[in-house]
Amino acid sequence: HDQRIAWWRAAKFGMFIHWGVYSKAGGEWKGKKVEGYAEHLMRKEKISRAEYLELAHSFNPVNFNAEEWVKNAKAAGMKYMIITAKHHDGFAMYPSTVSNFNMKKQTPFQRDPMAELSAACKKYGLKFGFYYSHAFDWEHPDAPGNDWEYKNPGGDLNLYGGREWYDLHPELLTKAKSYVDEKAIPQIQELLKKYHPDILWFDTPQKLPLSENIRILKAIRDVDNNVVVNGRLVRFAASNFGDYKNTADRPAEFYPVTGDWEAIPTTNESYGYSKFDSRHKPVSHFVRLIASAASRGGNLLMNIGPKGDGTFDEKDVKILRGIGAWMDKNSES
Ligand code: JFZ
Repeated sequence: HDQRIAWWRAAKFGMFIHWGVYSKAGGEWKGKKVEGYAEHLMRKEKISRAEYLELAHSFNPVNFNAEEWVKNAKAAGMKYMIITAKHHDGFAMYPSTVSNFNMKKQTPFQRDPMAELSAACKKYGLKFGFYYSHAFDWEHPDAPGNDWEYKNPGGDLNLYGGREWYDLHPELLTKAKSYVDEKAIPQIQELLKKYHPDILWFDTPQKLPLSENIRILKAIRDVDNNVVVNGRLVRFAASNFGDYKNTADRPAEFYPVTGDWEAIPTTNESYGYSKFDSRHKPVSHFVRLIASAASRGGNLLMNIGPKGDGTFDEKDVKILRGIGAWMDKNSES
């Protein structure tokens, strides 16, 4: 553990990127503003798999430039990059052989942005890895979370008793298990074998039973003993199954005092791009977070939400430049 996490401890500051089909909608659906996290579009608007695919068919980020993204991160002093290979919508942002709900099969954009980013990170000396939504998967008929089209547990409607559905309804476990076996584990292993990421970042573990999360961790270690795994793979942060702890989402004010930890503030209030959200914090806010995280032995993984055309939001670029200027000024001596 100490050996595989050494680079991460030294890195201190990284870029988190939420980018997917939802970025194309940018927080708007059928002329209406979508409240909350823009990347939750499919769930918020109860969009069917078929209709979501129509949006995917129009997702064509022709201005995507991996080297530019990585250069922006590097200039801000970031040492690692983590991007959504698959968020809760279940859409793979790379050519997956496991599921055809993916970038190559469903969009006119015939490139592999994950491969391009991985290569660019290598070129500029950044560590690279993936966010993978192992629990929530709204397109898969057996996965937790989609209660509008499939009536699966784990979503908003609390059809099966909310968080504890797997204790109250053990009969539903068979479904969750088949999703984990058919999609989550094969895609995670595919990502490991195809891209050799330095880190895997998981989320919302409470949507799966502990036993499934541990099965996923075993499947990861079967393939790769060196990849760093974040704390949100497994429910109960205190159990420490991952390599480090994550704090709650946006406020980075409450830090764990011991061990390895990471906070994940986003520049505005949404993780995925929303054209309506201009609640971006000033550069000074992030400078304070970077300094305070570093002084308390933690990492800061700052999130940005690129647009559907493949470019960064100008407001994010300004923040990145401002942080870079502060970094330059304070590393002169
Ligand atoms: C999750 C996702 O649902 C969200 O879209 C985004 O990816 C974010 C990074 O993670 O949302 C969460 C997860 C955990 C908490 C809050 C929102 N939490 O622990 O407070």
